[in-house]
Amino acid sequence: FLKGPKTASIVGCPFSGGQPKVGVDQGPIHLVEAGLIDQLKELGWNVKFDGHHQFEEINTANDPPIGKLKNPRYVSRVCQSVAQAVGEHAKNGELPVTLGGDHSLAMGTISGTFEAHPDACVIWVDAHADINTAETTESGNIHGMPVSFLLGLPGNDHKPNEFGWVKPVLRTDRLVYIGLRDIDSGEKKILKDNNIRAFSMHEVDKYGIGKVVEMALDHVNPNRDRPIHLSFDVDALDPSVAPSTGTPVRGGLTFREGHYICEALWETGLLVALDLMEVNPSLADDVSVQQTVAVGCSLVRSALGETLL
Ligand code: EXY
Ligand code: MN
Ligand code: MN
Ligand code: MN
Repeated sequence: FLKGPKTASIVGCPFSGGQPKVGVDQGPIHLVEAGLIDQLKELGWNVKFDGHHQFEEINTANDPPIGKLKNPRYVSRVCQSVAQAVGEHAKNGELPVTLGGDHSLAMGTISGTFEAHPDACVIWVDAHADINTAETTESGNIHGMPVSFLLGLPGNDHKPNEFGWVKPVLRTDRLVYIGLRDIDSGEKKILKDNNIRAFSMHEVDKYGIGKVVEMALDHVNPNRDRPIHLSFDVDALDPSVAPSTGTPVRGGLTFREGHYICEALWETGLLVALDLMEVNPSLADDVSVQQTVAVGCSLVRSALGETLL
């Protein structure tokens, strides 16, 4: 895949079960309505979009917490079906672009990517590490946990059986974070104990985004020969840039820093899957929503080859 596949498949996931705020399920609908598909076609992509994914409705009354985990059956089943959709597109040689929806979905997208690309690495761009285990989570919100499930971290022995389909496909040295600034104390310990490489906003300030992306790639992809899955949580951006999201944290990436990451990963020619998560159009005024949706579309375009010149 020298310059990446030529077909992008849009996997729209109107799903919010991994966290408590309504509205994030409308994210993919707004992104598509804003014209994302035509924008990608204009970049030369053949775009497959067969409508937003339909998920089996689970009455939350029939889905009581297991341990601390909220909506466990619902999240598990949705993510499993997303894994299947993404896996099929990827095995077809297409580049799946998954639009969330909350970030628990990455349990599905990354599982799907690894079905087609077992030697892939993951670049996780986020204000949060999303690496709580079933033991360390304080909120019980599964969008704060997908990475620990994918790594198969200890502490997930308490992970409900429902999640048995999530295989520990991800190695700690094939994962790198950019943009972190709001990490629970349990998560800090996990990152340290497992030697997981993370570039927080401190490192972005210190080295600049160009150097940070280079160091991140040197860590997970030293020979620049491994397929890359980019999981981009829009809350990695500063709230002044992307205000409509469920867990905004000040001090985030600028508009350009966010786009630079996408551009630089596109330039590697190794990008095989992209997630754009946590756009929540119900959490702000109309102007802020429009701004966030527009930024979301432009991040996707940058990752799929839009250049400034
Ligand atoms: N660490 C907190 C938790 O586990 O609840 C907050 C997680 C927010 C996750 C957002 C999606 O990135
Ligand atoms: Mn599909
Ligand atoms: Mn996240
Ligand atoms: Mn986040």
